[in-house]
Amino acid sequence: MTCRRGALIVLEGVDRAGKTTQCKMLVQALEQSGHQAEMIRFPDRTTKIGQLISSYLEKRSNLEDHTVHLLFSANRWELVPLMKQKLEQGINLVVDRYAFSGVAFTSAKPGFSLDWCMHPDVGLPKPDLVMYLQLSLNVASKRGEFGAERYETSVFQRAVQKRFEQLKEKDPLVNWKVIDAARSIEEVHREIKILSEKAISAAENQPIGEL
Ligand code: DGP
Ligand code: NA
Ligand code: NA
Repeated sequence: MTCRRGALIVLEGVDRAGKTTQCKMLVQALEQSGHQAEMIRFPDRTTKIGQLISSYLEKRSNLEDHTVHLLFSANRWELVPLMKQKLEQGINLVVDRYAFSGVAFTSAKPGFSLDWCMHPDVGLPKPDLVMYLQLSLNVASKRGEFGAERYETSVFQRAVQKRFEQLKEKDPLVNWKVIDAARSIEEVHREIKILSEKAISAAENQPIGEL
């Protein structure tokens, strides 16, 4: 029996870019057009490691910066067996943040190079498509106040955005598409759906890659 594998589709971007909304809409749309699709979000706060991360983000605990970086990466690695299993079953995975958030958020802190930050995620399943929802921080701030979690300040988000911009130049082997997230939810959704359908067809005959 041959079963075409699912595609690994990742949405990235700064806070307020609409990733979570778009992930949910994409899963629905893919299902409606006859694909199997499931959403995953990182950090996955439900695991033991995820609870440490959640407590750190909510400022209920402090963790050393390298340590927390490795925990975020470990939180992705712990889901790899399940992700691979689903992809091999033909389920398309729509992922809200992945290793690129890992690199962008830690390397926005002083003293962290992109290279150091990328290391722990080397070998993770490689996305068939990364859509970077690009949004200026002026527009992002009009979408409402930042929350109270760690990292949710305009100064830090600006640094994160710079790192995302550097990151998309860094790895030419990643299928990276920039999406203008300042448009309406429906317009953004339409573009994301078209790109995803293409990635799903292209992934069918390819083995799952590695970052
Ligand atoms: P979210 O649940 O999508 O709002 O993500 C929680 C916060 O954690 C958000 O500010 C982005 C940040 N984040 C996501 N992934 C990583 C990561 O791998 N490393 C670091 N340092 N921060 C991350
Ligand atoms: Na957040
Ligand atoms: Na989100």
